[in-house]
Amino acid sequence: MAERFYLTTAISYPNGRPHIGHAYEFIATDALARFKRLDGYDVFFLTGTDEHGIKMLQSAREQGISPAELARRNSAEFEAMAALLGGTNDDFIRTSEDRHVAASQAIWTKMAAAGDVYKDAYSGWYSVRDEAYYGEDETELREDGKRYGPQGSPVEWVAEESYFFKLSEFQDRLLALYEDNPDFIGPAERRNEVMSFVRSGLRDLSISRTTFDWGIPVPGDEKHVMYVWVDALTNYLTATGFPEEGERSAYWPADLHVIGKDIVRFHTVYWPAFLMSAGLPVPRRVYAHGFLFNRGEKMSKSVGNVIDPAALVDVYGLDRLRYFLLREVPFGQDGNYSHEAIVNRTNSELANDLGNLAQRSLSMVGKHCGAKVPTPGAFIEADTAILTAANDLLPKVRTMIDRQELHGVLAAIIAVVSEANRYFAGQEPWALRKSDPARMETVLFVTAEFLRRVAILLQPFVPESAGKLLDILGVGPDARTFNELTPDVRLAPGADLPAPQPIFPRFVDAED
Ligand code: ME8
Repeated sequence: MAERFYLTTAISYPNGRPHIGHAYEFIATDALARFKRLDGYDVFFLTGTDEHGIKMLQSAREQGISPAELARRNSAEFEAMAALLGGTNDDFIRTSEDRHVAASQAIWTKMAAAGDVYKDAYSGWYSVRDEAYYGEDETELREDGKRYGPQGSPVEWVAEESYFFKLSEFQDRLLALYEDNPDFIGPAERRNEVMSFVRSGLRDLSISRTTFDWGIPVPGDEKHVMYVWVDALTNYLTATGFPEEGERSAYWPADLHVIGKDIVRFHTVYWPAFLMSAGLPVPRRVYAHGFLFNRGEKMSKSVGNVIDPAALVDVYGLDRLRYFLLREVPFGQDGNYSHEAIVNRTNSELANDLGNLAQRSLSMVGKHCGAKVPTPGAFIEADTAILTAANDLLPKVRTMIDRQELHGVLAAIIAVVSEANRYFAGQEPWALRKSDPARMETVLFVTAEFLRRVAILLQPFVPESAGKLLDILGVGPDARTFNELTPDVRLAPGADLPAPQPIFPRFVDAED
């Protein structure tokens, strides 16, 4: 039976419409999910919306609607974004769903039964934008007389009765988790930050509120609603059917949570501590990507300057956007995007390197090989070298995928495509047409077979264009997994090919 692989995005706050940061995280996770599926895994890919908390309540008040209505409207936008981005998520969870209320109350009950929950009075600093409690030492008083948290968002003083989680008692178990599982947190700088945060000592965590009711009621004490992060993190369990045993239970523990760098503490400190308390296995890996900036300008719903992902798809097309986002910015680091960067990157690599190679070779196949897969003669060293370079890609990129080095995967593939362009130019098949037509067929066969291998590998990243390239290579829908990349699988000489069509056209500015 296929090995399972469960991966998730963070669930977004639907207090506004989706922005490019959400699209970025979703596209990256979708590419990982597609890669794993093609590589033979039984994948479960989850995304969704995080609908409770004060941030949602405040946004709803500002708009004069109920938080449930705000969540419903914007959650639909997030679901539409997932579809627009070619998302292959297997489920879309909303934390206002009944199944999630049941799961959150079940994990709470388990933590309470373990003796890790107690009632006390809370007073301290809270950031609504981050939905986070901060110690006074993590905040700063600025010249405007207001206090701000470590991520630059304003904090307010909160004092009320609250349930607490005994986080302070999990310090040793958490440090042991990080030490015994060096891959639990990636990239390395995030792991180091978390370890020094936990080493410096943990305070118990306030996990309920009484001053509003937009949340999941605490079992047995309905005056309290759960702190939004207790319920939010539990979404990953909810989708596996928790607390019931069912078909999806076997996906837990999750193999990978893909999140942004601003929410690492919640996923690598609070979440494993909640799970340990509840006696449940912890996820295998949490990977934090960086932030995307519009030419250095931070975008978020709370700050404004939001760029609509749908508009970007409209202008550039989905595959250009997917390719650019995953190729341009090393995953894990912050990065910029701009119109020029998108156009330059996709024109030079997709249109010039890959598109031209496909266009030039396959139009020759169409004209001079009777629109059939060419019949090769004996290979010379250059032929074997370029096919070997393509064969060597899978083991190489597989390792990078397991470290979420998406940019590295695309860099490795495009480097081999450049090599193939040099091969094609060096062999001059257009000159061979008269001087040595048999050799021309060999060069065209090698190039077509090379393109088949590269197109199969590119499917997770540019699904539509890679699919089209496979169509014109005559590769059927059931011959597109990584099983078809073993050295013995090849295009069948003499097989009929459909008419070639351009796969990666250049992007031309409307005003040009
Ligand atoms: O944090 N660039 O929701 P959210 C890259 N509900 N990534 C970005 C980004 C940007 N400019 N802006 C946001 C939440 N993100 C919680 C998560 S999970 C149990 C609960 C990322 O809507 C951000 O880092 O503020 C996070 O991973 C995701 O988008 C959702 O952010």
